[in-house]
Amino acid sequence: MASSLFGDYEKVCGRADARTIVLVGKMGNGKSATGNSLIGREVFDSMLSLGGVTATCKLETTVLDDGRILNVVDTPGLFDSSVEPNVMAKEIANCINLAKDGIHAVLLVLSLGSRFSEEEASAFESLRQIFGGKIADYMIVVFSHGDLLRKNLTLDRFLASNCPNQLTKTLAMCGNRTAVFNNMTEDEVKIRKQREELLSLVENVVADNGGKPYTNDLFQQLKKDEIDEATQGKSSEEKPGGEQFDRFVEMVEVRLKESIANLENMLAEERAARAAAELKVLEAQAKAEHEVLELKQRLNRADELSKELQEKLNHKQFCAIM
Ligand SMILES: Nc1nc2c(ncn2[C@@H]2O[C@H](COP(=O)(O)OP(=O)(O)O)[C@@H](O)[C@H]2O)c(=O)[nH]1
Ligand SMILES: [Mg+2]
Repeated sequence: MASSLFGDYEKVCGRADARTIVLVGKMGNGKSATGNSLIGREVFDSMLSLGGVTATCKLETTVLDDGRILNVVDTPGLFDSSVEPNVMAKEIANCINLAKDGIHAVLLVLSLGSRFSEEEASAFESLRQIFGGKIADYMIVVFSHGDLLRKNLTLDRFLASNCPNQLTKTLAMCGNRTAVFNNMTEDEVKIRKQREELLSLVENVVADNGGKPYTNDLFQQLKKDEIDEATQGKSSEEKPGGEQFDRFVEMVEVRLKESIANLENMLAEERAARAAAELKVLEAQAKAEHEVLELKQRLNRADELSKELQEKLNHKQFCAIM
């Protein structure tokens, strides 16, 4: 393997039984806190103060009880609409760089304390567009703020009354793989149980994907750049921040802009389809109203005719008697 600035990283990540998971989701949903629960130490800045918010992707590693290595990549709100595309592209590139041997599972962190928004649905769509639809096969939805679930209130029951359509769709796309995390508990048994449950879901994801971590052409490009640099005898310490890495960021930015344009088109198409459907309903309503009116008029006319007829009949009978 090429020499790398992530020498230590390769020592741990190159192992076949090492697992790399990436936390994504809107800022404030509890990614860093969940990352800390998984690592078992306060390694990621959870939002204690504004200055403590994760501004850039960060990799932390731990050795699990059974000796396996767990790599956790925490990200800022990668697809938050408030983030400029160039900043977003840089972070996505950083994230790929940290998980360059592939991602075993992506944890989409949502909060049980806040409603799933349109923005989150769009962010999920952006993620699928950048990484490809296959990424959904690697996704697990983790609900933080598990402390909001009291006795008798299971996640299923909670979702039965708090699951907007968009969330139902997102969960289905993620194979309905869900986990709940209470990042505030100090109960060691609970901490261990929720971690083990999640790691067993990760193992299911790994098995369902034939043991192969997720990568795509972007990951391959990054590896190729690294090999090119090594064969040219350049120090890979130039990256990130080096020219080659900047080019990689540009490539991600192009992909990102394409995905934003696609998303806008999709939304515009959806809006146009909705408007056309509404127009059809209005037209059908107007037609139905018109038909009812016509029917009423015909009925009135028939009523009048029958009255006239009756009157004529009565008149004839009267004349006959006379
Ligand atoms: N009560 C409770 N608060 C949580 C939980 N997880 C995260 N938080 C809080 O939610 C806020 C945002 O968490 P943070 O990890 O910084 O979110 P991030 O921006 O997605 O990384 C912080 O104030 C956390 O302390 C949880 O499970 N329960
Ligand atoms: Mg954070």
